[in-house]
Formats: sequence, structure tokens, C-alpha cells
Amino acid sequence: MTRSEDLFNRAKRVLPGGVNSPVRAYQSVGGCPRFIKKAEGTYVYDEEGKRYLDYIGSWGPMILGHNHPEIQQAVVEAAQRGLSFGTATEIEVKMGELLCSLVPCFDMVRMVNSGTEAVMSSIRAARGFTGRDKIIKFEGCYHGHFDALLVKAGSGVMTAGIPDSSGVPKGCAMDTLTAVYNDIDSVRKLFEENPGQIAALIIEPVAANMGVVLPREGFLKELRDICTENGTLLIFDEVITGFRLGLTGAQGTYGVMPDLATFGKIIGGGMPVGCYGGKREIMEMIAPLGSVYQAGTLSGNPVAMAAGLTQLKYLYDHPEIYTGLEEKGTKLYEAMKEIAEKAGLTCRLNHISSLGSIFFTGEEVCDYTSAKTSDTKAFANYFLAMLKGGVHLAPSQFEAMFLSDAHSEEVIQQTLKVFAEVVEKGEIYE
Ligand code: KE4
Repeated sequence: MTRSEDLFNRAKRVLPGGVNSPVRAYQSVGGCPRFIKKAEGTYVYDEEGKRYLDYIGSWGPMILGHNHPEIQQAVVEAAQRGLSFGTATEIEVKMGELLCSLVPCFDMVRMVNSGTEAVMSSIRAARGFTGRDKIIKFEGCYHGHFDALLVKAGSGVMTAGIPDSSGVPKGCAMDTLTAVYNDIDSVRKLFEENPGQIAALIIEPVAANMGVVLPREGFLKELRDICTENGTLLIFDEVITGFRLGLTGAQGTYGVMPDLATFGKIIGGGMPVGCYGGKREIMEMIAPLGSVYQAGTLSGNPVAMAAGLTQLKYLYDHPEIYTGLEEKGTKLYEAMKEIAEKAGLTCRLNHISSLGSIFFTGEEVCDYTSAKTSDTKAFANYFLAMLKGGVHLAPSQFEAMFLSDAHSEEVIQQTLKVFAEVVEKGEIYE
């Protein structure tokens, strides 16, 4: 028995499914989750000391690679000054100033401890600001485990095939309307059926929780216009896209300005950090200034801020990283496409910059329904074969691959070599 197997057996006795977040349990791909002991650059090392090329990157935060020396140093120095004070601190001001200088829609920002908390708070702010209750989300988009948004959600719920979670009272979900990603008519219909009642429309500007699905040309602008027409707040959930596509988020990449936006992952540099922010008139509704209450013991924690601020400053000082990620991502994903085509392997590959997903379907994947045509057994076979070859991918068809600045040309060539061998073996489809 390996250390991971032994640890997994012990974990299952005390942690539901043996994990602290469902997707880590390998339920949809089978096998025993690798218990990771340490990470460095593009590599993670399991409890047996086996080295893997990592494309999870902690689900997005590790855009500079694991254990970046400057982030590690900043965390150590911050920790030596004390772990948490529960007071205002200078570093929170610096973080707020940097975020508001970079994120186009940010006049003001509030730090929280996770993407879920950021989304939950942004929805409350939108409801408080508009005095309306209803919200629109998109099938297949995942915005964390906030009750009202666990409706036809993506990520771990889509992976587990439970699009709606139990335990969510009808009263919670009844105000949540779902539209179809990339289908503006499905959005227009909801506005026509609920005139003057919709507080907010929330979307992943690039969806990455049904696998990667890109917005079709003009779609985000159409959402901006229809929200403006109806007095509804447009919320971009940039927990994944924020500082992944560039220094101004997807809102900068696509040139569409939301009213509110949520961030997480990269802004924490690997520590638990989220934030939400937007127009001053909306954010001034937030306590202690306004009537929308939101609070957090560890919000703006100085050690977490040190990690996040160091990562953001490094990205700001090295904008060429994004050009590199664009080049590496295109090289990797286009080469995978070519290898698959040559071998006659039925699959689709969606990607943007360092974010990508391979779907085992012949259909173009542009929304939840088409993503669901993917053969998840084929994905499981692919995943386990790549893992055996030393490539550590997200254990779900409905997640993304994350490249980092640490992924060198050599690493990409090694990944492609393993991928070609797996495809060549012809054991993906049964
Ligand atoms: P957290 O609460 O997990 O920090 O963030 C929730 C969240 C919000 N919005 C988007 C667009 C997200 O992708 C997420 C979380 N992403 C998943 C991966 N798809 C986290 C991994 C997990 O659940 O273990």
C-alpha cells in the first residue's frame, strides 16, 4: 500500500470523502488521490516522492509556479511580525490601492477569505443596492458554494452530476434564474418574464467550470447592454480569470465594464484570499458605511496579504509574463490538437492564454449542454494515463488546465511527449 492509499484510508474516516474539497477525491476519474507533500516551480511531489508536472496549480493561484521565492520570503517576514491582529493594517491599504488601480471597474474593494465569500457578498451588495431579489446565473458556471448559486452549477457539482445541491431551501433558489451561456435570447427571455425584478446577472466572463468555454464574439457586450437597459447590475466572477488573462482581468481583455467583480485565487498568491469591488455608489452600501452587512475575522489577514500583494506586484513588474503565458498556452494546446487530429482522436480543445480544457466529444463545446456530451469515462482513462506518465491534471472533465510562468519550453515538450504516447496507445475510448 502506498502512503497516499494509507493516508486516503485514514482521511475517509474523518473527512467526508477523505477530502476538504470534493473534486480532490478523484471520484469521477477513479484511483487514489495523490497526497502531495511539497511543490516547487512546475512540479508537485507526492508522499512517495514521485514528481509530477503540475497543471492544477492549486486551481489557479500558482500563476508564477509553486513556492516562488519572493512570495515565500514575504510570507515568512509577515509571519515574523505576527499572524493576525484583527485590526486595520497598512498592507490592506496597499492591496486595496493596487487592486483599484488595476481593475477597471474597481472604485472600491473589500477583501474576504475565498471566492465563495466574494461572490456571496457581491450578490448581497447588488440586492441591497437595487432593492430587488432575483439573480441570473448561467448553466455550468460555478461561483462557489453559495446557496443561491448552487443551481445548475459547474465544477465539482457538475463533476458529481448533482447540478443542484441538497440542503438549499426552495426559498433560496427560487430567486435564481438560469440562462444558457452564449445565448443572449435565453437572457432576454428572463428579463421579459421578470421585468424590474432582477438585481444582478453574474457570469464567468470566460467560463472555466464546465471546462473552458469562451464567450462568443459580442456576447459580454450584449450582457452589458441588457443589464444597463434593465437597471440590473452586471457582475463578472473573475475568481479564475482575474490576473490570469492579464493585469486588468477579463473585463480589460474584452473591454466590457461590469458594475461589480469578484476575485480570488491569484490575488492570494496561494493563501486564502478573495475580494469583491466595483462602483463607489454600490460599495458605499457596505458596512460600516452602508446598510449591507458583511464582515470577516481574517479578512485582509496580513500574512495572506503579503503573499497576494507580492504576487500581484511581481506580475505588475513583469507584464511580459502574460505574453509568455499566451505563447506557451497556444503552443501546448494547439500541439495537443494536432496530435489528436493526426491520431483520429475525437476531442475538442478550448483555450485562452494559459487556460485550457480537452473535451472528449466531437461537438463544439460552447455551453453546459454541449460540455455534457463529453465522454467522462474517456476523460478518466486519459487522466489516469497522463498521471501514470507523470502529468498531474485536474481530476475532472469539467475543470481547466492551468499553465504557469514556470512552465518552460522543456516542460511543455515533455507534456506533449506523454500526451502523444497516451493517444498512441489508443486506450482513451473504450
Ligand atoms: P473558492 O470559494 O473555492 O475560493 O472560490 C469559489 C469560486 C468562485 N468562482 C469561480 C469562477 C470559481 O472557479 C471558484 C472555485 N473554483 C474551483 C475550481 N473550479 C475551486 C476548486 C475546488 O472547488 O476545490
